Amino acid sequence: MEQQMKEIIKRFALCGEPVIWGRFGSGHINETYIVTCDTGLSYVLQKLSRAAFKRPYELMANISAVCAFLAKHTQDRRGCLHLVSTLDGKSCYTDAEGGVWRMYDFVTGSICLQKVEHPEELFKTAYTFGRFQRQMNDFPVDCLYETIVNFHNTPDRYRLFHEALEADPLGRAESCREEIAFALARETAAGEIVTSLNEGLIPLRVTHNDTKLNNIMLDCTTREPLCVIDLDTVMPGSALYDFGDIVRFGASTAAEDETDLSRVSLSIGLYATACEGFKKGCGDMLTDKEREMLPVGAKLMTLECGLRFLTDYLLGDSYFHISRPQQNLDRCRTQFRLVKDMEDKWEKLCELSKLTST
Ligand code: GN1
Ligand code: MG
Repeated sequence: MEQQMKEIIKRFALCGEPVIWGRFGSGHINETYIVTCDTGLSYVLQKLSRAAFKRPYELMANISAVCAFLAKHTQDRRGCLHLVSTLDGKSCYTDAEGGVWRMYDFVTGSICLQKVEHPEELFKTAYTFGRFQRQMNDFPVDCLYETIVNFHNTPDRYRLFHEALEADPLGRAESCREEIAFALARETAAGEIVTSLNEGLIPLRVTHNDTKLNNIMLDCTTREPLCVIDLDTVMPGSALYDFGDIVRFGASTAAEDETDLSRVSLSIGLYATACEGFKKGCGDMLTDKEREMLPVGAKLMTLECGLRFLTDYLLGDSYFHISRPQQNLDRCRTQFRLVKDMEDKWEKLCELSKLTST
């Protein structure tokens, strides 16, 4: 393994000799490593998940284009990701087994957060994702491949859920009847964003689609946001997807896989903070309809994520990495608890979405 890793690392145009490397980060999809060279410079090496990304070269074409675009519009080198090319000038390396690897410069002096420690951090995170969307407003949507087809198409996620439920290959459905019923009870309302996009009520934009708190790098001393990371799912989408996922992860009072559900709720204060930060980052780009639908984004992204965890649990945890049995079921339960809490606080969420300043 060590020798194999060394072989892979040496395919990239590094500054110096790699001296130390190891697993890094907390993503659920790709394999991520940090590599440090004798020059003191560090790099982030990732093996793309083939379960998630069926067309890795299209994905890398997207990322190369997005990184180049952002670099042109960013003064600070730490303001966007920089790919490290392979020795033969490509954006990724394919190993003998067909595994696809890519590398970025490590953003110097940066950290990412797993949980909001101060509301100000959520404000800045939401602002930075909003700003990302504003920056990408001038990027030609047609130039992007759809790296995961129907990624945030919630009705299509239901279709896959029904398939999994019917197949129930491990006989797990019996142990999650309550969660299945919760999901089914909300199916008819799950198409609101997709329908609004199709009917032209809200615009199609270039969106990030995975706006977890830990997909923003902050300066480790000042805690100021530096850049957006995890560009694998930058695709045409809705602003509501990005806002919704910020709330799903950042405005929850507990971790995504918390097992004590009494600790899971939606913080109204953090919801308001996310709204303000996101709207400020987007500037005057959001339409009235998008603003009105922000709570729908929060609810549907959380419902969809819970449904995806449940589907993966039924299918034997082949998509989201787990570190303990039932982790995907636990993740599903926290998401559904959050959905329920959003439903209970719905009027307040609608009021806040309209009231907060821009
Ligand atoms: C995955 O890669 P990571 O862990 O940041 C997933 C997101 C989910 C998230 C749930 C490509 O994100 O869609 O919201 O887990 N990414 C992909 O934590 O499926
Ligand atoms: Mg991700």
